[in-house]
Amino acid sequence: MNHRSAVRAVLAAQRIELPSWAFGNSGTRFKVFAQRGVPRDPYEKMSDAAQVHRYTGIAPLVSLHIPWDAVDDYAALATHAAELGVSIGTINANVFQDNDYMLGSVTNPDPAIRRKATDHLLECVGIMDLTGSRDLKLWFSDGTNYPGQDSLRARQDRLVEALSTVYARLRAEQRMLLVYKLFEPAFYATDVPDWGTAYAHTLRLGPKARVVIDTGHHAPGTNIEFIVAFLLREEKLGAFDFNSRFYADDDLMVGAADPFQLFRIMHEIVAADALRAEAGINFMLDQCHNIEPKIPGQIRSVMNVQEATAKALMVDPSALASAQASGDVLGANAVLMDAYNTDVRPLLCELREEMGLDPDPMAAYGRSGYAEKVVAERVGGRQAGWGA
Ligand code: PSV
Ligand code: MN
Repeated sequence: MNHRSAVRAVLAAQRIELPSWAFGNSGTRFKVFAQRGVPRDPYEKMSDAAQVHRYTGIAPLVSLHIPWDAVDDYAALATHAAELGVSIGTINANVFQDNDYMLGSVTNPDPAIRRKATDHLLECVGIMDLTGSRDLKLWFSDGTNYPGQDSLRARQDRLVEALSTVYARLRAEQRMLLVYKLFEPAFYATDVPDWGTAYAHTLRLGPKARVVIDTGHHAPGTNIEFIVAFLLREEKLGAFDFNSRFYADDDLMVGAADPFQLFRIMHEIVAADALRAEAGINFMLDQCHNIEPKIPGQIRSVMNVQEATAKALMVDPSALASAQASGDVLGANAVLMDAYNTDVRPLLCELREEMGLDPDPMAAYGRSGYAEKVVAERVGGRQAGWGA
């Protein structure tokens, strides 16, 4: 197998998980813009996500967010997904939108509110039992806005108690993925603000707990690929929430703001041979298409991850290793830049044809008439959104 076909084989096996909420209306605190044809329920979200898989061939999983995607019959939703050629992936808990959580959810000073939040997390594990999902993803908006508002230490005690309760409930094949985020909605101290805090909690919990790297959740200038390399080495990297940003947690299309950063991240993944399913890294998107059409936005995002991965697979590992070993600074950097500057689009077109797909997913989706069909069909009802 020559290098090109070996690269195509790796890319054909790539799997990217889509966020159901990317297909609903989204926005900022200033405005959530409504778009025509937006899904009105999780079934229609599944149908839209299946379009992304249909044209890219590598996005067969859809994350659910509870209660945004709450349904009476999760088995029926899973059957609907299967009929569309996709399946339900990660279950996201939501303890950031209830009025009771103003001063925190699992870290709230009030034990009754902590209990309520923990019960929701346990309910989400119950949903995983029904959907067959492996991963529970936990992001806590918990934090404070003013110094002295609450005890930073006591809030960690409360967090540990809740996480341990949920961890104990997990089945052997289930995992807990902990998201960290520097700030927002808390503007003084966030209870899980950075990778170190998340890493320490997952170490304390055990092997079924791993860290999620959301590429929009760091201070400007953070070297995210260092965090990737470190957590991979510790076998504590569980997933990515891919998106991109120019300023804060902008949730823009992955690779749109900084394609070189995405390449550097995928280089660490490839160098650690962590694209394999056995490595247990869940490559998810966590984005909001506030002004652009949502299905094409997801197709473009999947293609951006695919392109960054293909470029990372272009790195010549032996040339890199020998340049690094000999202290050839510019030589080593050149090996990486040559790969990054490689136009991988022709190879990806070949790959799609090999997979029986149109070489141009965006154009193929555009020609399908699906966008016009859902605009015509989805009249009335309440469009899905964040419900914030
Ligand atoms: C918070 O910014 C976050 O990244 C969490 O993962 C939420 O689940 C998601 O965004 C909601 O869009
Ligand atoms: Mn985020």
